[in-house]
This record gives sequence, C-alpha cells and structure tokens, in this order.
Amino acid sequence: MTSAPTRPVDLYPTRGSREELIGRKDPVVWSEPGTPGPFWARELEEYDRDGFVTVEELVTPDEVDELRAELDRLVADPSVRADERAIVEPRSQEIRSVFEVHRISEVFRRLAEDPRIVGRARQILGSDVYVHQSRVNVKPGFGASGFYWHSDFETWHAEDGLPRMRTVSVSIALTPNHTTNGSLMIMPGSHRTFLGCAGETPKDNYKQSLRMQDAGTPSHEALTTFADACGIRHFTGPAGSATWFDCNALHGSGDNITPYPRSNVFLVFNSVENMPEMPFAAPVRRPSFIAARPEERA
Ligand SMILES: O=C(O)CCC(=O)C(=O)O
Ligand SMILES: [Fe+2]
Repeated sequence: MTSAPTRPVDLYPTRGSREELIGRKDPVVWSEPGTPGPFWARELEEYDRDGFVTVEELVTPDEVDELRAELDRLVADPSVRADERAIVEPRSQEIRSVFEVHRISEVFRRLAEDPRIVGRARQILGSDVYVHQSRVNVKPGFGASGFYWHSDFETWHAEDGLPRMRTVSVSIALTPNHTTNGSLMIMPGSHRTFLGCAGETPKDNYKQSLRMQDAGTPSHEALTTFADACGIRHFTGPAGSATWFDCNALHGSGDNITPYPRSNVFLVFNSVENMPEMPFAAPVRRPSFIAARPEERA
C-alpha cells in the first residue's frame, strides 16, 4: 500500500477565515544556559524576555565605512538595479531593498560569515545555522516608505514553509538610526503569541508584498491589543549598532521623510534543524533569493 506524503503538523495556522491568537509552542533561546558564545547570559535573558536585544557596537567604525561604501557601490550599479533582487520604491524609483546581498557582494558575504554574528545566531538557535534571507533596506531620505506592522515568522511559515519559530534576524545600522528617520519599532513580548492572520495568500503575493504588505497583515484591533499589552520600543543607535530580534516579534517602521538615510542590513539565520517544508498557507513557494532552499544548493 502506498501512503500519501505526510504533511508536518501545522503548529501555527494562519491565513484562514479569521484572525487567531496562538500561544508560542517553541523556545525563544534554544541553546542550553551557559553555552559559550559572544552573547552574555544577561543579553540572552533580555532577548528571551523581550524578543530582541541590542548590541552597541557589533561592527567597528572602520567596518561600517567599508560596508557603507559597498552599499553605495551596489545602489549605483546598473546591473544591480536591473537584477530581480533589487526592489525599487514605487514613487521615487529609488532602490528600496537589495535581497541576497550576501551572495551579490563579497563584502556582505564576509559579514554573514563573521563569527561575531554567526556565533550569536548559533547561541540563540542552539544549532548550526544558515542564511534564510539577507537584504539591505536602503531607506533613503525625503520619502522612503516604511514597513507596516508584521511578524516575519507569519510570512516565513505561510509562504516559505518554515515549521518552527527557530529563526532570528539581526538588523545592523549602516547609517545612524534615529527616532525620526524610519527606524525599527518592536513590541516587546509580542514574540510569545502567534497572530494567525485572516485572508488567503494570492499567487505571486511576494511581488506586491515587498513593496506594500497586504496578506499576512494584522488587523487594527489585534495591533491595538498587542501595543496596549506590550508597548512599543524604538531601535535607535549609531552606525555599527545592531538589534537581534526573534522571528515572531511584531515590528515595523515608518516612512523616512528626513534628509538622512536609514540604511540597515538584515541577516536572517535559520536553524539547520528547522528546514523549510512546502508553504503552510500559500499556493507556491517564494523565489530562493527571498527564501533560501538549502537542499537545492548542496
Ligand atoms: O527595514 C525596516 O524598517 C523593516 C524591515 C522588515 O521588517 C523586514 O525586512 O522584514
Ligand atoms: Fe520584518
């Protein structure tokens, strides 16, 4: 008798007929307490409690200079603009994001392999890790648009098939992040509850959602409940500082109408014990430059 391939159990249903709140079923910090690595124990405690932690100088000023110069080079390069991995602002036609920047650029590849960064990701995820996604969000001044409130995990689960909450992002500031220039806002403690969103995922959702979020967007009521319970914190800091945040933390950012760019590189690490399955709530997988398929790279 042949048996149909079994679907893994869906611990976090989403994109159904109603929004629903589901308690987190996974640890936040996966490694045993005392596992050696660059994070101090109290930093991991803070990460566990709030769903994020800031590191004051993750990379040095000299390294920031090199990364900034590389970013400027990429943004000015016509072949990058023509690449499907570059996302352009609908209004100004300026580059908004460059995906898979760790594969486009040698400088960013080295950053994604840096022991200060990979070591921290391993401490949080308690295993070997690989890059699920990388991107620079350029956010130039005078009108770059923001990112509406979302949980990354909701999308990575629904559209990329990541089964468990065992994924972490680091956002490294390459320009100063002020309260005024579209810096990241996070709701501390929101990572403890999964917000299953209402609504079906259209085919090719990613093309739209990279410019503007739609499917997978929480309701005003749900966001108000979370914000009332958790509060909202702002990630600000000089270039070189970084925030590590859990895949299920609710976060977003406003437009940047100041003259000062807010350019950050985001590296997303997934545990090798959390390999992507088929999408849990989408007709097709997103392209591999948005959601790596490590099995196809071997
Ligand atoms: O760049 C930002 O302000 C937010 C980006 C973000 O949330 C994302 O890339 O998932
Ligand atoms: Fe995000």
